[in-house]
Amino acid sequence: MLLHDEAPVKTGTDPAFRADVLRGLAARPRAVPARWFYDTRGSELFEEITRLPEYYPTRVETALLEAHCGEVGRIAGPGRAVVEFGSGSSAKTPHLLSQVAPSSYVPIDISGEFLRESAEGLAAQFPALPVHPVEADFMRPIHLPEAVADVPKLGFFPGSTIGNMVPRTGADLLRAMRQSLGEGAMLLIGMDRIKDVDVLIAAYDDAAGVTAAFNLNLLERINRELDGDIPIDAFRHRAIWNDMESRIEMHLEAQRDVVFTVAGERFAMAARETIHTENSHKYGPQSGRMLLRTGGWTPIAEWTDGGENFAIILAEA
Ligand code: AVJ
Repeated sequence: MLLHDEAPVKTGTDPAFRADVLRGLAARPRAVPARWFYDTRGSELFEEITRLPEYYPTRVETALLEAHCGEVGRIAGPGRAVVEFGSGSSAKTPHLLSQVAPSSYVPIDISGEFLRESAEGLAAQFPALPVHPVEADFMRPIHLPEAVADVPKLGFFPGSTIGNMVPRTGADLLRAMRQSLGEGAMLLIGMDRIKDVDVLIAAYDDAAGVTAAFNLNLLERINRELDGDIPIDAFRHRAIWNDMESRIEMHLEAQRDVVFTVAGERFAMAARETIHTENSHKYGPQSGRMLLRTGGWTPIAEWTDGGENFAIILAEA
């Protein structure tokens, strides 16, 4: 029951969203960057995805962190500042913080709301731990707070978020992280593994249709924030394995010829044409370590589950 009117508010349109969507819809193949999935609804749907029976990455990675962060702490040593890239709700962070004896925690996220939430949650659980949130896009070079300038860092990049980037961009990001984390830094990163295609497809095309709703929500966001009239029922969620690129791709496929307008610009799509909305690259043991080396890091330890579904890798600068 609503206590006051909650008329749908037209949120201030991010000029970068507008530019990416207009450019992406006009491009061939059509593609919109995956980062635009995460409006409020998209973030909720993603949380729901992490609880799906088919979506193993979150469960497997969490179990790996629970089981092996003690060893990470022994290798890295106490007193490091833990710097998390794209901290989101910081759901996995306690498993690391409770086992590595950190001197402080630096969550980096583009959403100030997420940062406040996670800082509050962690303050309750780790009352003595200094938290220095940084509201920033981690894809750009980061200036860490002065308070951690002279402390060795332990970067934390879980969730296989690196997989959303093509390897070139991933390597560039790893290099930038090494630069921001500085001398003597270490990095703990999660990577999803190459595996049975049916298992991969099911993880990105679940029976309950949550991933489909997550993908289609991008069109709702475009309609709402960019004054669009895309007929959402004309599109279908598709998840495919691109073996040549070693990645799951998500697309929105037009089911019939459609014509629509976004931000005053007109677009026409033929039946079966798609908008490419996400890449999720998967790595084998060799290619994962090679990516780290290309990005300037030396892998020193790696843990995986019995089924080799997911890996966490510790690397040093
Ligand atoms: C956790 C952001 C990397 O690629 O698995 C989940 C996002 N997309 N289902 C992933 C996602 C569709 C996810 N990341």
